[in-house]
Amino acid sequence: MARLEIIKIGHPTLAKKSVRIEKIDDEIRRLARDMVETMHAAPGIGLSAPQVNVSRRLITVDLSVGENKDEIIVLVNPDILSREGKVVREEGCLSVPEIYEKVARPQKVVVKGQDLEGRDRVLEAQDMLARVFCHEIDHLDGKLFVDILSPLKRKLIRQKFKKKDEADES
Ligand code: K1U
Ligand code: ZN
Repeated sequence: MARLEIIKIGHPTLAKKSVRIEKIDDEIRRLARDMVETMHAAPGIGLSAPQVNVSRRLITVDLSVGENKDEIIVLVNPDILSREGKVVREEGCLSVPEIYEKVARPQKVVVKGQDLEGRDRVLEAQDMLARVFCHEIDHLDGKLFVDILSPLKRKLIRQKFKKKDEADES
């Protein structure tokens, strides 16, 4: 297993729509294992392949942050089938470090995808789990949580990271 680098806001891969996975092979299974290790080490409760600079539709989720193996969810080509309700709550993103903002998300979602053996999975998720699924699936569509904030907040956050990148380069 390997820990992968998590890319940050401003990197072009985070703004791209990721490509569907047509064949679940050993390369995809290894990527999933490495993403789980990377998510736990961060630490985080979710991770998407584009955050490790791989433009493929793969996500990992673990609300237990490594405490309970049974809670690890890996989904290939996840899609949201339905959304219900609305909850506003603070959320963060490993690609936008140290920024936490209130975001409205559905209270309940039904998500479909495949597991690493290619079996179809349909999952019902509520509250935090529903939030993390929405956040990770947004990543697959090239969308960060800052993109659903007000235009002013979005601009200020993007400017802050642009300045940081410029300072790191000099
Ligand atoms: O995709 C990511 O950037 C990971 C992100 C997932 C997420 C968090 C909160 C709401 C929606 C989606 C994170 O995991 S940020 C870190 C975090 O929230 C956390 C870390 C350790 C323990 C508990 C939470
Ligand atoms: Zn994120």
